[in-house]
Amino acid sequence: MDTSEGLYRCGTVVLLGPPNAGKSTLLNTFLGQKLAIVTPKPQTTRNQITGILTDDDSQIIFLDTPGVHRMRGRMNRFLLQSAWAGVEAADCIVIMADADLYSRKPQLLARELDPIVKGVQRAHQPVYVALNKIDLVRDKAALLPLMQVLGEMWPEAGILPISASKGKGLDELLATVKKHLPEGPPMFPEDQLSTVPLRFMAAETIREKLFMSLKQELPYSTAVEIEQWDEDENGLIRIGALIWVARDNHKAMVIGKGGQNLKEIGRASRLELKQLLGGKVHLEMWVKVRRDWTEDSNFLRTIGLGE
Ligand SMILES: Nc1nc2c(ncn2[C@@H]2O[C@H](COP(=O)(O)OP(=O)(O)OP(=O)(O)O)[C@@H](O)[C@H]2O)c(=O)[nH]1
Ligand SMILES: [Mg+2]
Repeated sequence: MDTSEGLYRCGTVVLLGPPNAGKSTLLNTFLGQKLAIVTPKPQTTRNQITGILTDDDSQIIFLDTPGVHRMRGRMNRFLLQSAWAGVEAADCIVIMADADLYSRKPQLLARELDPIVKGVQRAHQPVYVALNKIDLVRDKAALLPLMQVLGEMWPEAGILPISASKGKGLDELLATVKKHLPEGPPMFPEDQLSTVPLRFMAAETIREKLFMSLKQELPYSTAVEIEQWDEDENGLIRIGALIWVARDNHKAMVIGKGGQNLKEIGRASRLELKQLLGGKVHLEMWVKVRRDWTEDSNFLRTIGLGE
């Protein structure tokens, strides 16, 4: 703690933005650990995920949120609610935007960011735009028109070019957001990295492998629920997980020919769960059909996607 000035800051920074912008990647890079799952597919994150970054002069509680999009349906409504609830809880707002995507397809910029600009317009907190993935933008001059358009859309927002995966521009981003945190003591012990329960992280790990193994729109209508979690006297953790799909034919797609796909999901999940839980893991998975579950409020609630 910085006792020389007696000034310690503690507060919440929300990471908001369209799907696939790199919000979860940024959270993981800041924390030096994988707290949130990351995939190249949109709508990977479904819940608010905290990452607590503690150093000598501040404790920043980052809030990773589901991507803001225009899709309809019950589950989407919950995802959006959970993204906007993050804004209410924050002292500072960081909007993530994919600089590579928008430099190639400038017409998408306004379309994807408009709902977010409108959403934060009345927010009282300071807003920054983190133009992410600059490592993919070969001609850095291509960033200038983007910054110009953003500056017009959002005159009051500061713009910071970053690369979440390569760690570029992150010191500047940290220093900038820190200035906006209220003075106060840390809210969490310094060795606590998140408030997310291990069980949830285990389910997410499996969901990530599942997402990666599926094509097209299918990931969106799959979910993972941990049904069993026991630890025996030798420290072996037995996990039973249900993979939910929304249609009968999806079940066969998840399982794959001769069970190959599910086997591969299990192999990759086990490997990572061992690291996450620091011990031996026995993982069993079942694939179950619940027709159109993404529209079923009761079911959404039971798997943690509803209030
Ligand atoms: N090259 C490059 N890729 C990145 C960077 N940041 C994120 N990515 C990639 O972008 C994809 C999406 O990243 P996520 O962190 O899952 O994005 P998100 O904003 O959390 O997405 P949702 O949870 O779906 O809203 C992944 O394939 C990441 O590896 C970056 O700085 N550079
Ligand atoms: Mg995410």
